[in-house]
Amino acid sequence: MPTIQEIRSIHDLPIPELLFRAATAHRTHWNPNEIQFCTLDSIQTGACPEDCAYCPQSSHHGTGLKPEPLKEKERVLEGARKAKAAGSTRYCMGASWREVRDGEPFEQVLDIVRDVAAMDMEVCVTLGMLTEEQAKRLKEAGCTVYNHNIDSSREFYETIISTRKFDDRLRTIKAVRAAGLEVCSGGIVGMGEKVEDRIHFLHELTLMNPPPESIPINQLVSVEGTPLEGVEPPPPLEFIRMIATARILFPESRIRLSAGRSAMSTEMQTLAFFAGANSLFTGEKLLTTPNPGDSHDHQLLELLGMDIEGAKR
Ligand code: SAM
Ligand code: DTB
Ligand code: SF4
Repeated sequence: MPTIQEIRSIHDLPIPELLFRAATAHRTHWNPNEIQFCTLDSIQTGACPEDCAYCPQSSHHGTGLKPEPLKEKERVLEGARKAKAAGSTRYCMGASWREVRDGEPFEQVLDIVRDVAAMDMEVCVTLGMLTEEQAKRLKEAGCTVYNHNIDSSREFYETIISTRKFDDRLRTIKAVRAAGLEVCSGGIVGMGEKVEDRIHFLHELTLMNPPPESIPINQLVSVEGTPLEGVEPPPPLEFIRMIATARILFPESRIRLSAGRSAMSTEMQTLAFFAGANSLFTGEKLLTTPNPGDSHDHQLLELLGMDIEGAKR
């Protein structure tokens, strides 16, 4: 396991050396010219009891977001069909729940999972905290992956969320792993954290054995009405350093260029791909905020001469 100092020294390498090492690690396990397309669907939106400072869905912030109940299955399946037609191979469904509770809504989610899995797409869900038993039920329903981000360093985490602990996050991730689901866990850059927090965040991920199969690196989408309203994004190369360091530390994991792409230039996204990002979220919307959209992403890959992973030419 690398130490915190070792991670810091990778992160701080001169950019040409850092990018070369990251691109080299990328090539040992992946085709560097392909990107996995994933699509998000917020199947239940807003009115969340947690107080995550970055999140537009928290009921603690006045973001004006209209809460929406659990979506009807047919509407979700329609979204999944559209996503598949646009090249997505993974459908990621999110709910603004603090935790999974046994009962009717969870049964409905299991039913949705079964039908999306039957469409021959990888299914990922993110529903907040859950137990190993509940994770097993998701797996039996055909779910492949569970997303649960650690978001930042332990220290910084506890300044941005008061309604749960960093250890609660780790406990859920353990339950997901024990149930035999793949783990998707990453974080957010640009919440006002120090570089040191970013290093501690990556270090926490290295302590997971095995490490997450996918690691989303989000740039904060600063939303009006949240406590992080108006927080400016860090310099682009700081974000690229995070992608490259994650790629070097986790050569076999998917590194997902996640939220925040609407605020990134084409050149920045290109550099992220070169630094080892090999997955992204497509579609007009993330969960509640805008995303570049399918036609933008098809044009982007066309421009770069790259392919969608798993798409037939
Ligand atoms: N409620 C569940 C939970 O918190 O685990 C699942 C949904 S939650 C919206 C999923 C993840 O989205 C968060 O862990 C966070 O990393 C990311 N996220 C939320 N709001 C964001 C924002 N404004 N900018 C970037 N990422 C954000
Ligand atoms: C992740 O790391 N990013 C996605 C997904 N996992 C669930 C969510 C991003 C949300 C951005 C803010 C919004 O659209 O509400
Ligand atoms: Fe709720 Fe998840 Fe948003 Fe936190 S990140 S407020 S738990 S939806």
